[in-house]
Amino acid sequence: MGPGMADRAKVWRHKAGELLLDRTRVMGVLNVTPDSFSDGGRYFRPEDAIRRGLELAEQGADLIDLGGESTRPKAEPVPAEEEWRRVAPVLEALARTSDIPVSIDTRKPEVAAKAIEAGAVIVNDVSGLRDARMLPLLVQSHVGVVIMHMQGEPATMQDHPRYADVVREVRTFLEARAREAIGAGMPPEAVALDPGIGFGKSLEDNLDLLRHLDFLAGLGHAVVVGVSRKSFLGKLGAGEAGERLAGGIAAATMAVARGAHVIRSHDVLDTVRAMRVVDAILERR
Ligand code: HH2
Repeated sequence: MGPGMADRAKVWRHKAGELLLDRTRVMGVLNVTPDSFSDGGRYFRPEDAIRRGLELAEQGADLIDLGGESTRPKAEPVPAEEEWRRVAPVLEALARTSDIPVSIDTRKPEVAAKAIEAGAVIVNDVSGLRDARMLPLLVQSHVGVVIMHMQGEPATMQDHPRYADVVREVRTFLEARAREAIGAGMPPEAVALDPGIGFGKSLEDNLDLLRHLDFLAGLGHAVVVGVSRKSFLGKLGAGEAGERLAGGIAAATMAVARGAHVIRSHDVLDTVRAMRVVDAILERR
């Protein structure tokens, strides 16, 4: 099934407004963690993270994805109190000094609730709403959501990822979760879906998902894709984590050509520049 352009999501609604999807939007990554795979420790001090957040906004990010727990393969879980302690000062400062929408990258309803109170307008849940307390919170607080697909848990997800048909399984999972969210009272335009590149997936699984992303875009929700600096790029010969800009932009370009609306990236300036060109070719200026 291809996404008729009529099915393409046109907006992504969040707590404070909406992002128009008339052109590709860039979600800038801000990890306040000691152990993230590509930038762990770089923005662990609140003042460094705040400065980085403002820099991402200046570089043209449409939103900032703030996270206090690494979900890279083999990462150890972080207790909710610690996760909140990491992100709180950064979120409060960004909310005070900038209008940029902030999504909170968390699997924990406790962290999400505090973050929403402090100004986050979207919850990015890499576990795809696994905790049953997450959905009621999202409904009550009128935020947007990213529902991401992950097979297993970060600690072990890359040990033996296994699918009969990865594209179908990811789509079926996300479609069911989106339906559940809408059934619980979320507006359909507030729901974005993400195939979870690298989250319990082999190299071939990642390539299949990117190749067939139109399967997801055809569901009519905003589609978010994160490829930046990920290890599958390295496996294809795109270099070490700090050297994967070209590979990441190539993958993002293909994702957008196949229907992605939002690209999650660490390299905002270059991604924004690249997406301007992609959008022009796709007549989305
Ligand atoms: N990827 C990462 C984290 N969160 N969220 C969404 N929606 N989609 C993604 O692809 C995604 C995500 C992993 O990247 P990063 O934040 O740099 O690493 P870490 O989890 O080690 O902090």
